[in-house]
Amino acid sequence: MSETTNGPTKEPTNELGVAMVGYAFMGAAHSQAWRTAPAFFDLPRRPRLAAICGRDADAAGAVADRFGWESVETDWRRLLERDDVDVIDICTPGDTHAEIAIAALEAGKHVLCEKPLANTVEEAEAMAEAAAAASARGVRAMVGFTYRRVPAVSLAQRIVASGRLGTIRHVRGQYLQDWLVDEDAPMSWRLDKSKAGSGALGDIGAHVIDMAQFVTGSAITTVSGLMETFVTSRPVAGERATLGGTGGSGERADVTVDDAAAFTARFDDGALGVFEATRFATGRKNALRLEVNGSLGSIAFDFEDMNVLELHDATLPAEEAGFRRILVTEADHPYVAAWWPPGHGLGYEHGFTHQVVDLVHHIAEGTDPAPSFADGLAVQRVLAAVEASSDAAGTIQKTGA
Ligand code: SOE
Repeated sequence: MSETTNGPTKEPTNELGVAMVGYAFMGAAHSQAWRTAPAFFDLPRRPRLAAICGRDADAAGAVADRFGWESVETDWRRLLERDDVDVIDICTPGDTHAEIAIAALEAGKHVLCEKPLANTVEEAEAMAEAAAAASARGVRAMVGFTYRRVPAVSLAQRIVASGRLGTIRHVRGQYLQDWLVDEDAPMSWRLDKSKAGSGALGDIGAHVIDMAQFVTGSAITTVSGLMETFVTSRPVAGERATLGGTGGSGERADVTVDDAAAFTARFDDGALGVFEATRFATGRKNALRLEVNGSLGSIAFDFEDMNVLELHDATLPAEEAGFRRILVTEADHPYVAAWWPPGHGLGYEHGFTHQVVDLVHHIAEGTDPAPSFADGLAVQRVLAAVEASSDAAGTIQKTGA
């Protein structure tokens, strides 16, 4: 059923027509989520993979064949005209998020947009405004901070919200990868500011900022940080220079984003934060870590051991003190009941499936999903404040929270 500003345009069906813009790494993660969600979860509407959109029709067609997308479009604007499309799933680089999301919302299409929400605060503000207006018309918008939906992270949020940790004093967040340590790793859109908006800070720092604000329920109000670009030029993709510079054409392009960011933060509840985001943490592959220290205890999470949450209960007798490993695979844990028996564990892709499950429920129930575009804007403000601080040699910057 397609909603337009004038309401349903055809007899309502249980199907939810989905169109995805983009088809690379995130396209694959989202495709598996749309296919898998109805198989493991009882959904009020059944997603139908109506269309995949990409400028390269052959490449998009190959992904359509692999994942079962029914049709291929090469212009995303066509998707907004189709009555069989109810949801636009944006899996493109950040420089296209605002234009596509705002047009889709105004056309009455629900929107799921990859993170970070946008490349600038101004774009994110316009998107959040469009989402608020669309919500009044029953059109929903969600931003893709999928790590909130890792069961151990959802459990961490529940534990903090219950008051079990007492007054929160410290939030310690890291997102450590090492895929750019090789100085001859080729150029990509993620290293081009005009496409990505920023480097490690926006790509992976956005995740740890959202996770910290989600788990603690508090907002970052001021930051002081530094950013660095360690390798300032790289071989043009496909022209990888061999050691010593021979082989390939040797053509190189400038890296115009940060390779790493480090910043301190103050939260609105008075807690202090220390954060890192880097693609140069040699040996760390996808180490998204969060530790929260409170007056009554602590939690600690590391995505590289993603089915475990560590909990320290400071109210226990001293001889029992220490971090306890909770294996977050019980049916009572968030999302787990739909999957496997205790101990069988989940993976990276499950957060994407849980994201789809929650979005479909919100669309059917007529409620706004989280993280909202307003949540995405809040992260964008922190990203911008860290950049401003780094540009000003680490001076303290307000985020606007
Ligand atoms: C970066 O390498 C990246 O692919 C991010 O863009 C994703 O958001 C994250 O889930 C995994 O790492």
